[in-house]
Amino acid sequence: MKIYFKIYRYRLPLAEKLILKNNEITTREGLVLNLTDEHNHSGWGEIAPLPGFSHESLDDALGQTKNLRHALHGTMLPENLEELSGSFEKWLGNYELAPSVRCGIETAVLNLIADSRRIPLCRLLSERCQTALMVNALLNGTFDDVVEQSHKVKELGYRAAKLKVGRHPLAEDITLIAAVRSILGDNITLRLDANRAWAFDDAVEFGSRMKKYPVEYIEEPLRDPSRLIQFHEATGLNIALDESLTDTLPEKYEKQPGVVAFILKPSLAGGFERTMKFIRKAHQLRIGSIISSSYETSLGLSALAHLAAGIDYENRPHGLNTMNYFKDDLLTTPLEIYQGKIDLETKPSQPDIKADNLTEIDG
Ligand code: OSB
Ligand code: MG
Repeated sequence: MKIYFKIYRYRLPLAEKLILKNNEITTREGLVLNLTDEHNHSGWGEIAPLPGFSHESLDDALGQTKNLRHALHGTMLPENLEELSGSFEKWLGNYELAPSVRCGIETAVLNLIADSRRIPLCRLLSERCQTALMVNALLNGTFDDVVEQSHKVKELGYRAAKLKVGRHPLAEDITLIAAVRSILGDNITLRLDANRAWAFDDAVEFGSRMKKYPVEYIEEPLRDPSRLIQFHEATGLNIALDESLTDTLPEKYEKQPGVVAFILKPSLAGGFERTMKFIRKAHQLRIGSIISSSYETSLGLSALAHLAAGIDYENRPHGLNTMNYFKDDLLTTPLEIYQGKIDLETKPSQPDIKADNLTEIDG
């Protein structure tokens, strides 16, 4: 099949401001790539570098995407890309694409192949295809906000909630965890994410003060991640790797005691194929794989949900509950969560894109 490129740009208002490391954003900007073939099959992908997390800017991403269009418009798509076992690397490796760009083109290509076969994306990627995908709730904001959200999380039927820690003094974090834990009850697991906020000693003190409040894991407790094993040994807390995976090669990763989950963000990790390497490695080592968003619109999130629905060996909630940050979206019907789950569109169909929110970039 031959492929033809169209590139668009979007800029969407957020419903609330998003704090990303040292950046605060109130609008989300990105690119959308639409690939078609000579039979008018179509596949969409989103390219949205995340301020504070991605190293590439939106302009870098745009430049690379235009170069790709120039190099590949009208050329043949290689075979077997959907196996995610090295064909994308062989095809695109030489372009040295930024992670968000690599992710967006892989997404568009996979959606295009799925469309040409009249199957949903998750079926292209896997024999297995869950129709209802569990996700974790997000707890954010002031003490009172988080308490209120925790009650909602319980009412709405979530199985897991994720709370940011390390942004306030230790004692406040502990009080908050105690409150949240008691509201959630025994059937909802609590995940924590410190985004590397703490020095080792503070992290250990935190760990020892919250022993009586069970958590599933804590993401990235340490400013210095080389001491993660020591942290686990000192506190008994289970660990999830997120930021650490950015500079880790999946083939080189060696099991660390206490690491129970990989938090996988395909837009930051560099696409579906690279994410799949981590998923396979995690599976070998009995580590869980959590697919997590980089605040994509519902367009990008849908593809991530399909990836998650295909690979989920053990059915843990994923980190895809971020659509509510958007006031407007790229899909007429944004992804929805019902009883803590995303209902996946498993009929082969094209996304209902809100064309008004896209500006085409000609070339
Ligand atoms: O800190 O895990 C993070 C999104 C973008 C960048 C960093 C993070 C996140 C999320 C996504 O938290 C939501 C989730 O994982 O549940
Ligand atoms: Mg994280």
